[in-house]
Amino acid sequence: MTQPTSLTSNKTLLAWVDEMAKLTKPDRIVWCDGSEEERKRFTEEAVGAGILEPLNPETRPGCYFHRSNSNDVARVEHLTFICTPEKEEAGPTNNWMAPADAYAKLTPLFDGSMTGRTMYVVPYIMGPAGSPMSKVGVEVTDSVYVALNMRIMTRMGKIALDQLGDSNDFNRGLHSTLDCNPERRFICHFPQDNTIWSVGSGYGGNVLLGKKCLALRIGSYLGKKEGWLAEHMLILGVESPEGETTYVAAAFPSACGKTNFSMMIPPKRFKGWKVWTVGDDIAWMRVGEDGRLWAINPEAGYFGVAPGTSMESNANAMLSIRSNTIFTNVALTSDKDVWWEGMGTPAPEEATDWQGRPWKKGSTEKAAHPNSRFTAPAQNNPALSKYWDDPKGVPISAIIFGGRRATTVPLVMQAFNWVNGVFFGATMGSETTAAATGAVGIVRRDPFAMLPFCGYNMSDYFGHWLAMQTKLANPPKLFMVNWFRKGKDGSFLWPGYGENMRVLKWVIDRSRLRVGGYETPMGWVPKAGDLDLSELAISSETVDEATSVNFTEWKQELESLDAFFDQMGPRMPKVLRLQRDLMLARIELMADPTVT
Ligand code: OXD
Ligand code: MN
Repeated sequence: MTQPTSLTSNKTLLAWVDEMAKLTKPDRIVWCDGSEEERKRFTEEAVGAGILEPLNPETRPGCYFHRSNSNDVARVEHLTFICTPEKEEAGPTNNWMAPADAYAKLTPLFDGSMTGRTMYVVPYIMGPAGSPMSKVGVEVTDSVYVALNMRIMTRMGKIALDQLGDSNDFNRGLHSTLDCNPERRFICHFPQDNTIWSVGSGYGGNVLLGKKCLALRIGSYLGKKEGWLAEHMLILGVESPEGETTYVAAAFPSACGKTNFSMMIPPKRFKGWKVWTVGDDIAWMRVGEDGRLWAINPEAGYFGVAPGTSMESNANAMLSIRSNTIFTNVALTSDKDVWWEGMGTPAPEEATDWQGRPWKKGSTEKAAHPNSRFTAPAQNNPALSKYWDDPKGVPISAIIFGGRRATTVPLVMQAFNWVNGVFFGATMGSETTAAATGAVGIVRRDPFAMLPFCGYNMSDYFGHWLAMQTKLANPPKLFMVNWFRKGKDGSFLWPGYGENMRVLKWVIDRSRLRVGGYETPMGWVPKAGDLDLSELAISSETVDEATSVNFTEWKQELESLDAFFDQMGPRMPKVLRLQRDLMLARIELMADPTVT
């Protein structure tokens, strides 16, 4: 089959697309140029096929609604594989298949999978055009929904082919939706081949291959090989009234409020302060010539969770989704607007739920799927940093690791040093509330919020983080936060959202060596008066509880890490175990200073 395109003469790319077309046998091939004319054409095609539904042009100009197959609404970790020659390379936390086995298993699924359909060739850049930190990918897909979403989430089209030129250095992504049968659904990553094969799903996290698959799983592998970091982190800049801006990256597990934090509006008390969003989900970070860590956001849009997003929780996200946004699996109102639980507006009397069924206010069923999403262009964000597209990136002064812990972990703590900070990242986690079995408070570790996204052996990933220290003449300061600690009555101790600015201010001042702290065996915490609490509507006792370090709880926490470290296998860096032992010994020393 010939490749009818004037967009590229890259022989490797043309040959690869040809090979994919021979396998999938589409009726036609469309090379995406990323133009406005193309967006209109694809949109009309998708509307005609019932894949997209236009929303009210008065209230949601340029916005569309998509309903996915109801069995295909989230990432599928049990069907996601890292396909390396050796099982040990994928490590203890990933599903593994040998590359030859994975290709052999998926080839028959792709064979003829695009017959009667169009193959869209989607060239894209992860990262700003022209940045030495960016990477080019090409995704061939039979989904116009994917092509339209990739257009929002990445720099897509001719711009990517121009950046690629004649190089063979591009990620090869193959996606086919098939019939969305979970029995025939696989998301396979081949790090050594810089290749991703995704089949049987239409859900964003499984099929927008630039995002989790390239920017995190393959990206983390490339980062280890090439000496940089691909992280599940937001990036924000905090500007003071005097005009000083400090950049911070932060890792939180999925659905722990990264998008909200990255778009935060400081409370009234912080008049004149501004938070600028660089990215809300992924950070690629390299050592600059100045020995600092510089970060880019590889994405160009937000694929955010809709439920819970309101003017109160995230006004900038609500403003970002007013136009040119694709909504997936939310509820539809009769005037062709969208609605979801926690939107902050009264529930409509009647709506169509995410499965297309009539829904009535007061129904016990959710109108929107809990993982319903918006795909919105970054340029829509009123708080978008002016450096979000800067090929150099932004210099990172602090990195925050955040879990979701009801107990033990204080509101904020600063690591004494790099190893201490890597320990924070490696051991972060969330507590489950498995009320049915009574197993409340089981901690599920999610190292660096990368458990589902690290494309190689997690112990080697810890080692890579540790080794980065030697390259950083001016390393960022490392912190741990916990917005989710609960009091004895089970209610949250800290109000969160915009009030997190108070914690962010301490983080920034610590990074710039200009505020106090108190030394605990695990790290520095703010001492009384260090956190700005003026005009905060909670008592100082509650704040004390949120920031406290309880040695009994910490002893238990540290002892429980043995099992986790054992799970990480023989390549687990010794220094992290020693870090744990040191913390335990320090706790004993504090309890009984005669212990030495
Ligand atoms: C996401 C996730 O969609 O982390 O960002 O699952
Ligand atoms: Mn994420």
